[in-house]
Amino acid sequence: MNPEREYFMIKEIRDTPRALAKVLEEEGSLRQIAEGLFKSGVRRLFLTGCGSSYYAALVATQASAAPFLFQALPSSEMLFYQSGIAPRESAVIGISRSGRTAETLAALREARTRGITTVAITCSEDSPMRAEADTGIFLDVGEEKSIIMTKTFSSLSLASTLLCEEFGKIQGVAPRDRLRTESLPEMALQALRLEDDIKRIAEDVHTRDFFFVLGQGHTYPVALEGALKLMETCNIMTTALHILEFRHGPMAAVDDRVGIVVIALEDNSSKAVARLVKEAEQQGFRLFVLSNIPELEDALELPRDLDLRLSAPVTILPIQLLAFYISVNRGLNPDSPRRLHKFVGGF
Ligand code: F1P
Repeated sequence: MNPEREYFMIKEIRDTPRALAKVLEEEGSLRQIAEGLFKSGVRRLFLTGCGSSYYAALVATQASAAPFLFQALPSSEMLFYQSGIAPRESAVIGISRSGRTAETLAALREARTRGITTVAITCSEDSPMRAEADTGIFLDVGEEKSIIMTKTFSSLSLASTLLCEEFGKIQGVAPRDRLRTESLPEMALQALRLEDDIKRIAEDVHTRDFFFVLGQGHTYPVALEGALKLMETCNIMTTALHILEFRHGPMAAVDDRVGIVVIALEDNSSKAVARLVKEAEQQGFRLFVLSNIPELEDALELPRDLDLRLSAPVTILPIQLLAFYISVNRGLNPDSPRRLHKFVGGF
């Protein structure tokens, strides 16, 4: 093990602010895609992907908070259970770093055969998904050399959120206040400044056998993605839960081999979350809390004036860093986890 070696994963995490700025340059193109869909009669978007790309879809639908307009589904669910999706008035948005994942390609092909418009959002310029979809966008954020998705997860989340936002605006359902996109790369830089603290925490917790990652509302898809990072890079069994669900059974499973990560943003759940964290601490649980809720004064501090709808590409950064440093502390290679490949083909 050599923790000082520069792995691709850590470089790619640190490259996120630049990647987000690149995606923001595509706002106009995403608006055009949304307008084109609406003009052709589309009224509902189904967002689909696998693994981290599915969680990017969830980030976008959670941010948009309009379940009648947007739904996120894993590509396998989309493929095998899409018969209820109405052709012509629906579009299927395929999200994929590689544009080559078997289920996502198959779901888009099946949708097209049924007369449903398809859109590809990908980080690969020459992918079959982009060539086969009716329309789409290539996010030129630089090749990700690690098998693990980090800056591409954030980029795909942001692009999908912007697409939903534009589509929602056309339909008159987007919230009135505009997204505060201009401060996003700076917010990501702020979150990255937690790296040294997280490195120390990782040294402390790297021998844990199991993790809970708790999030809710805008941080729930982030909890799912964070749990995936810990499983992929650290080989640690991890489960993501809605924060208050932790009280309804799972806390019985906690002992000193278990690590608990909480990601909580200031919103209308803040008081309930702060109470849960304090109660858990009184029970003797040691929590790793990432938050900008003022009552949680011991938390690793997330940026204060974070736009909730754009928060996922920022709040995921400390968990990606945690997964990276736990992985190297366990003597693993985070760039190349056992059994994993950049994408999964055939089934
Ligand atoms: C999706 C994905 C990754 C996962 C693994 C296999 O790929 O499931 O999220 O980490 O490496 O592929 P893609 O469709 O976004 O290229």
